[in-house]
Amino acid sequence: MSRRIYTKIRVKRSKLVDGMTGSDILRSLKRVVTEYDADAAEAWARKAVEEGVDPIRAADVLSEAIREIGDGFGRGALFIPDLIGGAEAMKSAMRVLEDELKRRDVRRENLGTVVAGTVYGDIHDIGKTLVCTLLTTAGFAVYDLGVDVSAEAFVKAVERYKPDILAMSALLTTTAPELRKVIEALRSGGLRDRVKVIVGGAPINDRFAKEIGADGYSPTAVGAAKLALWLMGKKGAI
Ligand code: B12
Repeated sequence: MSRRIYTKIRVKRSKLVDGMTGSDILRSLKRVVTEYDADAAEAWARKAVEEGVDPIRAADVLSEAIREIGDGFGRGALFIPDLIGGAEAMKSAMRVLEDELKRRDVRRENLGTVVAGTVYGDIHDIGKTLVCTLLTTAGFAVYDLGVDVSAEAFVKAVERYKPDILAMSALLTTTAPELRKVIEALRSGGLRDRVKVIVGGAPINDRFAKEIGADGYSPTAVGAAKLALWLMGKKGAI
């Protein structure tokens, strides 16, 4: 069943057409992600960059596409290969957009240091990587620890890099409690007061962030960068 849906929506790669508007390009970018076409997604992302489309807007459109796939999975209409196909397409487009964001915006001034990662048991990395890119472009030095990062590894990284901010991502309701575990581990290691902790990911909300003792939460990567700037007492444009 899953294979049937998967192959059915894997349609022919779309052609890039001259004279398209930014909205046409974004529509095509979204469509090819929902068709799991990684090559076309990369090509449309390049086209978007060439035509001067805002890379953050393009990233939002990609997020809409992957969210639709996630919703289909949640309803039982789509399956793991669909999540993987969508994620691969999204990642190949994101690489182009992230390069463009870095090229456009890197600030020379170092506003502070951030350690970031996705919590233990969780391998979702698309949102976390986007957060890292936007923090970099906002002017932070970012140490990205990757995915499936244990509480011990977060604590060690805080000891080693002495960051101003620890940014953690959790995408599963089963891994969200890891965020609390890391904050508690920082507390028992006497490190909690030395670092601001920000959290995010699909199952996280403001209330949960407050409850576990985080310093901030945002539902978006742009919001994460704004939050980090605010925590550092900087206004900064993003
Ligand atoms: C792609 C995807 C996958 C891919 C991940 C590929 C990769 N390299 O990341 C794969 C196929 C591997 C996968 C696996 C699984 N997945 Co999955 N996945 C998704 C999906 C469709 C999209 C996630 C994504 O990339 N979104 C796009 C990015 C840009 O958004 P984001 O991550 O939310 O990040 C944004 C914000 O949250 C925020 N943010 C993120 N991090 C941070 C950090 C900070 C500090 C701040 C401030 C903000 C912030 O900024 C980002 C940009 O705006 C979601 C659906 C969804 N609605 O989230 C399901 C989803 C998260 N997955 C789900 C599930 C169940 C699984 C599996 C358990 C499936 C299985 N049975 O094996 C496994 C778990 C594997 C594991 N141990 O981690 C469920 C979780 C349900 C739940 N309530 O727990 C979801 C919600 C799908 C669903 N509707 O059921 N998945």
